[in-house]
Amino acid sequence: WTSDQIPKYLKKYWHHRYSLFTKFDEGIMMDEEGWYSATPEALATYQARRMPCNVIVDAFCGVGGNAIQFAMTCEKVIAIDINPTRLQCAKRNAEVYGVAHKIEFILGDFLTVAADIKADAVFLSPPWGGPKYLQAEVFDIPTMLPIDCNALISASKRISPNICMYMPRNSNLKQLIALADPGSQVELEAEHLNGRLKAYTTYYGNLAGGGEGDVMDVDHNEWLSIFE
Ligand code: MGP
Ligand code: SAH
Repeated sequence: WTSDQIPKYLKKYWHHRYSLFTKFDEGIMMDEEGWYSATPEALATYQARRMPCNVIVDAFCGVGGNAIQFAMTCEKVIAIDINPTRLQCAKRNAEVYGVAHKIEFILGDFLTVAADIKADAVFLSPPWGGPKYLQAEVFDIPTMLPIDCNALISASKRISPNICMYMPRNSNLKQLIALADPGSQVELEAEHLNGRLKAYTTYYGNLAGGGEGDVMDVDHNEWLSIFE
């Protein structure tokens, strides 16, 4: 990509290209959806440091923003995406960062592929329906997430109870918390970059409590009032 190849609505992402990938100029490959959905490198680095493990699944790897950072903190990454172009970009980008050998790339639908995988943790950065997700005051997960959220959590739990989910900053937070099993804990972390709220990350299973977010007991209803 060069600056004049970028459609107008993606220009702001071009301006932020080095916050998406600090090695952008070393051969990073992108496509349109990659531009607006890649996790900024500083956030992906933080998330990866929070969940070091043996095998991690990046269920929606996109152009590899998270998979690359997980490869730095985990022994092995299983990176899945349904889109062949973006999976190619992810492979190339992992080569740029020198970590492609630590990542197994799988082309497919996570909801199907999940049945055959076992791992220590699962990272979910599903599609949010494009940049228009911010047009709604509140992102209502059951109606606005392009993927069935309950199916997503069940498929993930078959792999591991330790799940991390990267979701819109206007998400209905109660819905994110309600995805946790009753009796368990969940941690909700606001992701800031340059002083601006970018997204919410929720940590389930053993991952809850390992960071700087608010930890809540899911069988304890007091947290509900926090978000009234
Ligand atoms: P953004 O919509 O570009 O908001 O998304 P931003 O940059 O805060 O816009 P501003 O004009 O208000 O400043 C912020 C971040 O959310 C992106 O960098 C991505 O990491 C993530 N993101 C955005 N979308 C549309 C998606 C998506 O569909 N899926 C995933 N997984 N992440 C997304
Ligand atoms: N975290 C990534 C961005 C993920 S964007 C990064 O930092 O680069 C969400 C991705 O989910 C898109 O690339 C899209 O192709 C993929 N996707 C959508 N539906 C999917 C499905 N059912 N299974 C696997 N991947 C899917």
